[in-house]
Amino acid sequence: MSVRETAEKIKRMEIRGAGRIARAAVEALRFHARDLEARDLAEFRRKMEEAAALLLATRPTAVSLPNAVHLVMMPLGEAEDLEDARQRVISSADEFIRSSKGAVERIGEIGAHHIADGDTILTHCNSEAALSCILTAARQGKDFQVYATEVRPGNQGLITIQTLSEAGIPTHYIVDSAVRHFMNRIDRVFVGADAVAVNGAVVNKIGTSLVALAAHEARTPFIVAAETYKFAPRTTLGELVEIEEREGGEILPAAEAARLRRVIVHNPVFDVTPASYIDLIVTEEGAIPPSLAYIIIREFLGWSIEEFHKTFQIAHQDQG
Ligand code: RI2
Repeated sequence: MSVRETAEKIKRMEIRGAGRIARAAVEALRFHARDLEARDLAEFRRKMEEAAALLLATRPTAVSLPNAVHLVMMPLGEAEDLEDARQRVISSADEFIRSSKGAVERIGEIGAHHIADGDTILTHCNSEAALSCILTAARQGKDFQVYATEVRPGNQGLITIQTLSEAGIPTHYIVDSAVRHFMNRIDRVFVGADAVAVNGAVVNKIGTSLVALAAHEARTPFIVAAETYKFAPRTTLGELVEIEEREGGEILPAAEAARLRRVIVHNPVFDVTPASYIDLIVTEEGAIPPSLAYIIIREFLGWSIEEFHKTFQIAHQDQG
């Protein structure tokens, strides 16, 4: 798929989920690099940067997207000539896709330790990392059930219940606002992440913080499944993760909105769950308390803050 087509699909959420968005963008860059016609290395770099910028502009919240694009584009800086540059992008893209899939699998193995026979799990939205924990536990023969939310306005819960049902897991489907009503039946909550900040706060689908609040009140462990490339390096510089606000028409049809002229529709699609409501973040490098988010950014993400700045020409902030 071309870069433009991939970007459009990500924007329209035909390709969605933080990990899938990252892999799709990387795959598009890979094909772009393979087929790109350029006179020299400089032109190749410029065209690749344009393609990267197009992908980065699609959705602002899932940090897996800039992190993945950065990983693929980084080796361009060391390229000696055009063909070398092409090969470097292709192999770093292949490496990202391979390790991303491996990370989801490893998270499943680690997260499954936190699911026991007789458990009732709750999940919100459709996260392949969170589902990897649940599906791995099911494959291990554990006998448990899952409550899945509807997830307004995108109804991603439908994809989740389909996956759970196909895996033969007893599944309950509830509206988002019923979470507190059912929380006393829940032994553990598993969700994914679009971004993890340096202070351990997790940005995930709208409603996640309410689920966490209800879990906290009920003393129900709240577990986040997040690959290391969901951690946001820029938050170490005090930058906030941008919360995407989508079209009001996704909530209130245009005809209704036209009739109700004084009504302002808000459609933020993510919210922030503070670290104090999170018991564990399961990454492919192990399960950590949210307070160790900084270690993941520095040690496992594999690049320095300076490097990140250079690549994306982000204005350097004086840390004074
Ligand atoms: P995985 C999704 O965002 C959801 O918020 C989900 O929890 C998160 O990405 C992580 O998903 P959206 O694209 O990477 O549906 O674990 O807005 O699949």
